[in-house]
Amino acid sequence: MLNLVLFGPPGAGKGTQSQNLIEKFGLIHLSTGDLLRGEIAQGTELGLEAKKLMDEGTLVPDSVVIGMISNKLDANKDAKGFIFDGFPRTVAQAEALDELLASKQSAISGMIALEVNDDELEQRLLKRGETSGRPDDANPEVIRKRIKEYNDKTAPVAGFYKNQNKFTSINGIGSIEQIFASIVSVIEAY
Ligand code: B4P
Repeated sequence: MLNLVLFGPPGAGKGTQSQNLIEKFGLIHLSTGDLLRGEIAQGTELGLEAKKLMDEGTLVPDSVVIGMISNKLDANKDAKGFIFDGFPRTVAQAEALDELLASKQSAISGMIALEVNDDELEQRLLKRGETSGRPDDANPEVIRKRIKEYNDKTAPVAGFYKNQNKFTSINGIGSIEQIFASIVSVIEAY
């Protein structure tokens, strides 16, 4: 089973690269950002709670996202593998993911981190904000808050996978095709 964590700051290209990877490797795409936006679109209680936090650039509580991922793993028992996009975003989420996979006799194959500097991230997200309708992309202050949340709470997750010898970092600046080729060569070496 191939279980990949695609990692990086907001706007690094995790969602963009996931779309290409699911086609090539036949994996199930689990994006906690997309799952949360789905809850918001359906107007669920969980969605209402998440919307306030997401609109201000703050992470949603661990228990909420861990519960969503657990449900999706249960619903896809026959999957060839998963791409985790935007999850885990805290060390507590990474620990919970290891436990969930172990209970299914599985494990993370590796984490691939996309390295992109803050100026480029801000430009990409503001550009997407012109058309995406995402409130968290439209405002430079919220974008900076998301990058700060990443540095404070999410960056330490890299250390969690480094300790397991499962961490690879690649340059996330360049054409989408070039970056995709770099990711594929890492996966093929697993
Ligand atoms: P996410 O939806 O995960 O969003 P993201 O970090 O903005 O996305 P990504 O890195 O996937 O960027 P993309 O490819 O789209 O999270 C949103 C919010 O949800 C969080 O702030 C948080 O509140 C909440 N949340 C989600 N998961 C959570 C969790 N596990 N725990 C707690 N809270 C959670 O790329 C961005 C833009 O760049 C696109 O417009 C794209 O076209 C462009 N781009 C991509 N690659 C490029 C390239 N090579 N060159 C130029 N542009 C490029």
